Order: sequence, then C-alpha cells, then structure tokens
Amino acid sequence: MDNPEQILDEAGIHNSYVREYVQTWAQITQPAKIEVINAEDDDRLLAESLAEGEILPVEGDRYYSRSYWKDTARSEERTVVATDSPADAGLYNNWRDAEETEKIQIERMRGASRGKTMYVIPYLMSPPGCPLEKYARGVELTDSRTVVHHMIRMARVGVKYLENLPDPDHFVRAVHVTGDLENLGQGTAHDRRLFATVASRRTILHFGSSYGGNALLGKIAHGLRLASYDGWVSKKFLGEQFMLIGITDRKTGRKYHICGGFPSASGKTNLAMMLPPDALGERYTVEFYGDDIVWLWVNPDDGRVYGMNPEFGAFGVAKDTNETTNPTALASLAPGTKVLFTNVAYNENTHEVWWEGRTPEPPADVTGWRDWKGQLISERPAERQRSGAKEDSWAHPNSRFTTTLANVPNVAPDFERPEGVPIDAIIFGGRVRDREPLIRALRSLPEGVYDGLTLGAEATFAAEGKDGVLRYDPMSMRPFMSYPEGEYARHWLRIIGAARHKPIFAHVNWFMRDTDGRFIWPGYRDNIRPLLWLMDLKEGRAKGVETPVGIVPDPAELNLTGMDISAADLERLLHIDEAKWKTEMARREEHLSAFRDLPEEIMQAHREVLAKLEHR
Ligand code: GTP
Ligand code: SPV
Ligand code: MN
Repeated sequence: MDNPEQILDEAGIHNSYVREYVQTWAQITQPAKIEVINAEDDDRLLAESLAEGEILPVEGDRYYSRSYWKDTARSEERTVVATDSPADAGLYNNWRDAEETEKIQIERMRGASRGKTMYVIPYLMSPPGCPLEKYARGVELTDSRTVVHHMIRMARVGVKYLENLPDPDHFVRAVHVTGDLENLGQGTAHDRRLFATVASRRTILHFGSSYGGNALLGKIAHGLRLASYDGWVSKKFLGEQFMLIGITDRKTGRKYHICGGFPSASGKTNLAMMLPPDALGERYTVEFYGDDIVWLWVNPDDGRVYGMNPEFGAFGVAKDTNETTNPTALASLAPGTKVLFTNVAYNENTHEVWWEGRTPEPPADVTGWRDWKGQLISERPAERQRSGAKEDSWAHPNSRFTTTLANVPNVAPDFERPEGVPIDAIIFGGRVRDREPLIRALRSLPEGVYDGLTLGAEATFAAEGKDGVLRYDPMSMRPFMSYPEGEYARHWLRIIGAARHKPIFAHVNWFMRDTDGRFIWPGYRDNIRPLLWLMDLKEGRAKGVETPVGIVPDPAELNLTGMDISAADLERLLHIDEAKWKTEMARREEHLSAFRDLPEEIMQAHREVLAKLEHR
C-alpha cells in the first residue's frame, strides 16, 4: 500500500483529524493506492476512467456509465440509521445501535478495497460562507472512480474545504466501499449490502453498491439523513428532500421563492427547471435554486424562513426528458457540458445516448445500440427491439443524468448566495391518480405540517417497490427519515413556528388521470399556473374557494392564457370528491397512529378537517 502520511502531506491535508480518519480506514479496507481529490482533477480522472473502460465517451465531451445490472436504485430495506440511543427509533428510520452497526460495517469492509484505489474526497454541502457551513463539511472515501466523477459534479470538492476549520474535528466521515457486487447475495437471505448512517457519530458507512444515493454520500446520506438529524439535535434547521425555485413577475418586479417536497421521481427536477409556457414567458421567469435538497432555517434579523440548496449539481431522472417536457434539462446536457449519463441506452458506434421519452420512438436504425444492461438491441428477437413495452425498454426507468448547476440555463444568478433565499411558500406534491386536486392552499402551520405528514405517492422506480401502489411518504422524507416522526413533526412546528413571517403551505398534484390513464393536467411548464395563483392568494389578489381540505382556486382566478384545457377537465382538477376524502381520512388516521408521540397540534389539524368533511 502507498504510504498514507506521504500522500496526505503532498495533498496539503494538515487537518490532523482528517489524516487520522483516512489512515484508520485505509488500514481497514486495505486499498493498493490512496489518492486525494480536488475538483480540478476531473479531466485527468475522466481520461483514466475512459482508458480503463469504466466509463464510455458520449459525443460532445460527455460520458456514459453503466452500473451493475442489479444495482440501479436506492435500496430502502438495506438502509439504516444508527445512533447511540434506542429512543431514536422511529417507524421509518430503521434504527440500529451505533456501536453494533459500526462493528458490522468494519467487518464487511475489511480488506474489501484490496487492489483498488481509495479516493479521498473532501467536500462541502453548502455554498461557502453559509450560516450552516459547519454542518456541511465532509470527507468521502470511496473505491470507485465513477463515484468520484459524480461527487465532483454534485458537491463542492477540494482539500481547501477541510483546512483551517474553527473545529477541525467537525466533519462527516463518509466511507463508501463498493464490494463484490456479483457476490453480495443481493436479494437473498445472505444479502450483505448495508447502507448505514451512524448519525450520532456523524459517520456514514455504505457497503455494497456503486449507484446514486447509495454511493455518492454527500447527497442523500449526508445532505438529507445526517443533515436532518443534525438540524434536529442542534434545534437549528430542517434538511428536506425539496426543490427550490424563484418566480419573478416582471410586471410588478416581485420575486417569490417556493420550495417543496415531492417523493422521489415525482417531479422536483422538472419543476425546478421549468420554463414558463410561451404565453406567460414575457411576464414571468422561473429560476432554479435546487431540485432535490433544501436546508431551511429562520433568520432572526427579518423573521423569515430561509432556504439553501446544499448541492452543486443535479442527478436527474432521464425518462421522459425531452424538448417539450424539459427543454432546460436538455440544454444542461448539451455537448460540452461534461455530463454523465447512467444506465440510459448507448450507441457504441456513434457514441449517442437515448432513453424512453427522449423521442416518441426509439432510433429507427438499431445498429450499434446497446440497452442499459449492455446487450445489443440487434441481438433481440425482432419484435422486442422497438416494442415500447416496459420489459423491452432500452434505458433503465431510473436511468439518470448528472450535471452541475452551472450547466442549468435557468439557474438563479445568486444560486450560490451563502445567506440562502427567503421562502414564500412550501408545497407538497403527491403522485395521485384521483382525489388530490391540482392545488389546495392550507390555512395554518399545523395544517401545513399535517398535510406534509400525510403526503402520499404511488410507488416509483427510484425506490424499489411495486409500481402503482399508493404509499405514504411524509414530506417526501420517508426514505431519508433519521429520527422519530413525532419529534420530526415537533421540530417542524418549532423551526417554522419561530418565523414571524411564515410561508404559505399548499398541496399540489400534477398526476391526476382519467379512467383511460391520460394525465388530465398537462403538467411540466403549465405547473407555474397554480403556483402563480398561490402567490395571488397569499397576497390577497385571489380569494379561492373554501373546502374542507383547504382553499382551491376559483377557475376564473387561474391564469390559463395560451392553454387549451376543457372546462370539464378543469372542473375535475379542482373538484373535491368528499366520499374519496372520507375514505382517505380513515387511512390517515391509521397512518398517523403508527407515529409515536405526535404533537397534539397535528392531531387537532386532522380532527378539524374530519369535522369539516362530516358537517357538510
Ligand atoms: P428524484 O431525483 O428521484 O428525487 O426525482 P424528482 O422528484 O426530481 O422527479 P423528476 O422531476 O425527475 O420527475 C420524475 C418523473 O416524473 C419523470 O419521468 C418526469 O418526466 C415525470 N414528471 C415530472 N413532472 C411531471 C408533470 O408535471 N406531469 C407528468 N405527467 N409527469 C411529470
Ligand atoms: C432519489 O431517489 O430521491 C434521488 C436519487 O434523488 S438518489 O440519489 O439515488 O437517491
Ligand atoms: Mn431525490
């Protein structure tokens, strides 16, 4: 093995805690080499990865990677949060004992990087100078060069972020070991994969994957699980799976900031990259701040809630991304952007990529095209080459692109502003076929938190699960919950409750369908319309219609300029089906009763909705 002391010296790492951490883990995982990473190393590493065939070239200085075919999504049942106190066990956090979990992971990781390089990636999950910077520092150790390419795009990476710290020991220790993916017993009783956030020790130990949130530890494990735990313990902030946008009304000069949670693969990236519809484009602009994670806190100076995206890039779902649905995303992937594509289809002759929904039909000439598993399309039976059937898809449904925020054409000019931006509204968006209207605004903080806790979505491909089955996903944090749900609700009431000027809460749904499966709302760019109404409501320009479950727009209040939607469809999108809601309320009761020690305000909000539904 390399001499770690010498390598750390040469890399300019003086932080003795970082040095000790690297050496400890090098002894455990036994890599052949150690390399310290700065963002500037990307080009050299790309050349190395290409030479080794770990990634493939995509025309226009872009890159392609295929993950192991069984390793294509986060795995919730293999993900745990460990702490030193059994009282931290909640319903969704899969609590484990910290000591025991560390022991298990050390055993699994022992010698598991033999023959490989251990990359040392110092990173920052915030713009430099942010009030929460203290919670944003980390060092990932990984034995996958592909993970390094992702981290350089998704986080601010460099030795400078971990040097000369006020508290040099205060950084997240994030260890990723890929493991022998073919022999981990995946999906069997002997499955040895384990993705552990040892929250009370600010340590992340992920073993047995090289995909996405399982392996890029700054993002989900640090940015969400650990950050939400840190925010709770410090009583200072919230760390949420939220998108964050700015909407500017050129006519009034007002700029609004809206953030909100949608379960994985339910539209955050698309909303954040949204261009206003052509007919509204002269008046409004939408600016991108973040598409997956927001940290929220209250600024005591002005009494407002502030939000900040800790990430440096976007890891977006490729499926259905095209010129119509998301032109901004396509522009952020244009030649010259150095983006990475993962598990889409790849043409080995032309070095092009394709995914379902990129164009209505797959390329007519299948020559050179390989699917996400690496199989030549031309070797399939003719009827399965371009069938359009799910089981014949060219790209994996959870295939993704990785691009930096600077590549996103509508990124806000001040997206790196360390103070964050003041939040006007917090929205929750489910993925629901019926019942949930296009938008309903909520009257109070407890009602908003209650609504977030009862957010639901049909299962998506980003999380392994059955397609089409509705499940609750509180605040879109179910897979990332790190402490008990009752405390989580209390912490929300405490943080947002401390604001003198509170954001308005609302629930949205872009996914209502009619009986033959057609989306009733066109979605994507048109999603700005209900949000504009919400701002009108907040500022008293719209009144809306009171219903037992919130305030819905009067159809006349929605700006539908340039939009072709039938009155009947609009009526269905805004209709409250009270029978369906009553059934839902019973399910909610059961759902909430599974949470230990929920604050009384939340149950009160539930009872109020119930009473309104019953006394109509
Ligand atoms: P994660 O990165 O997994 O957290 O997902 P996300 O919430 O950012 O979801 P994303 O924006 O990538 O969208 C997921 C899928 O939903 C994509 O296939 C989109 O094309 C689709 N989608 C997004 N917005 C809309 C919409 O307004 N209407 C419809 N019908 N589909 C949408
Ligand atoms: C999600 O699944 O919500 C993601 C992708 O954002 S991953 O980073 O894989 O978790
Ligand atoms: Mn996500």
